Amino acid sequence: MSSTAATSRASDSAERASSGAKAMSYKVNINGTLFDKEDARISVYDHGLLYGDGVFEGLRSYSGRVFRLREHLERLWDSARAIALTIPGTIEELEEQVYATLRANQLTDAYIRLVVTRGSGSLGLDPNRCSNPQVIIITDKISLYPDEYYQNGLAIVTVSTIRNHPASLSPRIKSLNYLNNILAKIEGLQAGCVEALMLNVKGEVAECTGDNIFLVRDGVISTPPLDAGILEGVTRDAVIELARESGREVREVSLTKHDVYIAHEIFLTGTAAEVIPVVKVDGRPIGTGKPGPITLDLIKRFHKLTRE
Ligand code: PXG
Repeated sequence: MSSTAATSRASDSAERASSGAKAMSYKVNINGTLFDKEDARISVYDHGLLYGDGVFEGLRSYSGRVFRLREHLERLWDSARAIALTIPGTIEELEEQVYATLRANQLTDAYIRLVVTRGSGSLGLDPNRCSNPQVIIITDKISLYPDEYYQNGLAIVTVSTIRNHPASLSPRIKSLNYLNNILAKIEGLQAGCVEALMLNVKGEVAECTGDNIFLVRDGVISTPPLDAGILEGVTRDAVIELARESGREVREVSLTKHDVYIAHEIFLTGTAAEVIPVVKVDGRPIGTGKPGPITLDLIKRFHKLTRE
């Protein structure tokens, strides 16, 4: 067993031990059937495992309501269509299954992972030899970033791993092939940072490994456009709406590292992080070196949107 597996087993059993009589082994939904976590299995011949051939979504629920479920499901369906994968059933059915899984696990504030694999087939790339896509719904406790990140802001670095060229593997597809982001994450972690900034092949700012990026200068908010080669984040869309509703100008424009270094404020958006300030990039303080007022205002507005 690898040390990571050992650590995760140890923490699993610690979790069970600490939760006493009600051992929290959440049920996992596979193709509409609920399995105990330990018994939730798919084939080693599944092309999701063999080739990363599949798509996924990461969602969150707040007080029992899944945030922008429709938007996430539409993106899942778009990702699937982009790789010529037909998801069995309808968006409405999957919507119902997500809620059924949350209810079965008595979870209200949860992290939800949807995975659709190509299904098991023969060894060899041909997706036509796979017949049974697996639709998996994992719901679990959400592990939040430490409060300290929101109070003091993050330090991030620009990494040398270039975001996938859109003509090669479009970053708009949330595919099971996340090695591009993982390589960038490894570089970031080696530099002591939990998030890392990726540029596109043109040297423009793209996004972070699991978050979109926004810059603020002279009160105007800017974020890279979709054609910079980024995921159209659900949180990104929500924050653009919130900022515009509050009367702020939001521009989707191509940005460079120069724009990053001279920004007055920077923040990231993502399902897990929500809205999180960045105060240092590549060792350089951004603005005052503290979370800025527009970032703090958007954190408050996003909090209100998700919790009220
Ligand atoms: N860019 C990339 C590359 C992402 O993977 C985002 C931006 C933000 O998108 P949303 O829709 O979440 O605002 C993502 C999202 C995980 C995890 O478990 C990753 C994401 C979302 C949720 C969970 O690592 N990435």
